[in-house]
Amino acid sequence: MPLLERTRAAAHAGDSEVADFYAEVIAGLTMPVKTLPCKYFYDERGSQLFDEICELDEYYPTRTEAAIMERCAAEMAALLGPDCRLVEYGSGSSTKTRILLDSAPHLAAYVPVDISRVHLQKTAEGLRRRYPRLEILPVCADYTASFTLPEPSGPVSRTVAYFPGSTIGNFHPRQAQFFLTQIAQLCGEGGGLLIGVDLKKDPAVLHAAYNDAKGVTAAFNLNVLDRINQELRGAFVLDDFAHHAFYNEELGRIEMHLVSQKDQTVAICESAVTFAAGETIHTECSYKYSREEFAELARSAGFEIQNFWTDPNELFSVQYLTVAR
Ligand code: AVJ
Repeated sequence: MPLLERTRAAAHAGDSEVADFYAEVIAGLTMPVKTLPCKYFYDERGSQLFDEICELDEYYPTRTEAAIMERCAAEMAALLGPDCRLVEYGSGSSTKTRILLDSAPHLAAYVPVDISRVHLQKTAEGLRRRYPRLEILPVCADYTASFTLPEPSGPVSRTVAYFPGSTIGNFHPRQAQFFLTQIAQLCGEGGGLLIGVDLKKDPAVLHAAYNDAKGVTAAFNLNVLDRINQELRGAFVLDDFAHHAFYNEELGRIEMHLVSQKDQTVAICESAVTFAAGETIHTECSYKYSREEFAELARSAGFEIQNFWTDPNELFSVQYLTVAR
């Protein structure tokens, strides 16, 4: 069966993942400035490459955030208080969560929310083994859409969202504002948000973090083309595209692109996309915030900043926001 029919059939069967992927790829690559949504980086290979990125000398965010969590987890857990329903957005591999959970024995429940059912089941199983007394209520959902919060068996004092990893940096500021507003609504009065936010810093440090010497970030970026080849019968030649990442000072963001190395037309399923030499596909934005900029964003979404933790070099921050009343 041709892919398009197969994807339509799949969509009918309720499994619209391939159909969505195809639609978003074609939509992105037919825009005047070609783009691909960065969420598609994370297939199995992409997630593996991202884990490798997190270990790189140049990539400071992961280890810096983990160090902040290690140092301040007890203080954070005290702010959550007893009978808190902790909702993690995009629970992936729950390394940083464990640091928090180790210090927070009195939660009403831990609610990991993830779009990947496989990831979610694995995370839940691992955590149930490690925290046998903790109620774990996984929700399989796209956390940027609305979803229903599960009710723990016991009383709930407040709902706190946890959004680590500076994933908020992948949202354009107006999307970030909308997304944070949704979180504030979900958590409601008395609720809060514990969030990892990457900070503005020396552009040379940023540049190195997204242009590592081993080329892992380049492989991670290019992998999205390979995914299109595999899942959508694309015909990208990876050698004909180059990784390009730079800090856009004016917009306060790292941009990742894939630059076409020649004039070429690439088939994707029943479609074809034409590239001029030097034309780019914009694959990711990673916004960096000053402390003041993020406080302003949080306020505009109905939050107040309660706590701000950072590392000695002020590379990264973890912040606790409460819903303004
Ligand atoms: C997962 C969004 C935090 O923006 O630094 C790493 C993804 N991209 N290297 C980031 C990423 C290139 C990462 N986040």
